[in-house]
Amino acid sequence: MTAQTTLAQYLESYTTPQLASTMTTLATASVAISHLLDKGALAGIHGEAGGQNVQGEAQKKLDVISNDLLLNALIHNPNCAGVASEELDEISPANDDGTLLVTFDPLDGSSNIDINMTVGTIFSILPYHNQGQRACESDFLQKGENQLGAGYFIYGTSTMLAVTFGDGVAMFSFDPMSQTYILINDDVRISHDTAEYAINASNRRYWLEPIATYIEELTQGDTGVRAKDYNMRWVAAMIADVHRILIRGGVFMYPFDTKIAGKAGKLRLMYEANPMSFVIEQAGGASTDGVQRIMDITPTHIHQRIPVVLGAKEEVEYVKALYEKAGILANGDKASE
Ligand code: FDP
Repeated sequence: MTAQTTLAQYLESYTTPQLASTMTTLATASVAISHLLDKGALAGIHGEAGGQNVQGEAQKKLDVISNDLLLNALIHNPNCAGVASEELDEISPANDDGTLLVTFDPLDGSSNIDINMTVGTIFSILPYHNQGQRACESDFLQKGENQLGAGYFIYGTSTMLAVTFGDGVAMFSFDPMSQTYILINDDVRISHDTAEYAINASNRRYWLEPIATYIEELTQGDTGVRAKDYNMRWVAAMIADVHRILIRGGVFMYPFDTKIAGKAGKLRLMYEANPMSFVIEQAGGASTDGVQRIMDITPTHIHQRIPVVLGAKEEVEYVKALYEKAGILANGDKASE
C-alpha cells in the first residue's frame, strides 16, 4: 500500500464486503462527530445533556448526539443485525438478515469535551449467528476473541483511526482537504522498551497489593528493582492513553480497586476493554484484567465492567506475576491452587 491509500481502498483489499460496508458507515459517522467537535462551544455541544447513562454517569450533549449519529447510521446498514451502545440500557436490533453486530462507546473520555481535550469513538464488530431472527442481548455476549474487527477514531489535534481485522493494526489520518481517511501506517507495533505508565494515581489507597507494589517499583526508578526511570502520563481518556501506547509504548492500567464496593472495575468490557485489547494484541502487546487475558472472558452482561492492564507485553506479564505471587485474582479473590 502506498502513503496515499484511502480507507476505502484498504477495506476493499483487506476485508469482506460486509465488514467494509460497516466500517464505512462508522467512518462516515466519525467525520460528522469530528466536525461537531471542531465547532465546539459554537455548535452548542458543551455542557451536560441532563440525563444519565446506564452507568449512572451524567451524559454530555455530545455523547447523546454521537450516540444517535452512530446508531441511526448503523441500523440502516443492511449488514448490521444489531447495535449495542455504552449510552443505551438495551441493545438495538437492526436488520434480521445482517451478519454483524456492532458495539460502541460513542465518545470515550467525554469529561474531556468541555476542556477541549482528546476524546474518541471506540467500536467492536462481532459475528451474528441467528440470521432471520431479531437480535437480542445474548447474541452480543461473545468473547472478545470472536471480534471480526475493532478500533477507534480519535479526535485529537487531528482525527485518526486505528483499526484491526485480526491481521495487524492499520492507522489512518483524516485529511480535511479530501475528507477521507488516509493510511499512514499499515503495521503498527508496540515498542517493547517501555518507560511510560498510565494510571489514576489518586486511587492509590484503594489498589490491591500487586498494583501498589508495581507502581511503587516504577516510581523508585533507577534506584529500585526496575533499575530505570519511568514517566507517568494520564489523559483521563482511555482512548488517548491507549493511542499514546500504540505510538510510543508503555502500559495503561485501570485496575480493580476498593473505592466503590461491588464495582468490578471502571471500564466496560464490551465497549472499551475488548476492542482496545484486540488492537493492542494485534500490535504485539498484551491485555489482561491483571491476571486473565481479557479476550478470553465471556461477558455476562452487555454493560459489564472489568479491570484493565494493557500495553507492552513484558510489563503486562510482570503485573500478572505480581498477582500470582500474592496468590490473588484481579478482583482480590484468592486464586485457587
Ligand atoms: P470517561 O469517564 O470520561 O468516559 O470510560 C471511562 C473513562 O473516561 C476512560 O476513558 C478513562 O480512562 C477513565 O474513565 C478516566 O477515569 P478517572 O476519572 O478515574 O480519571
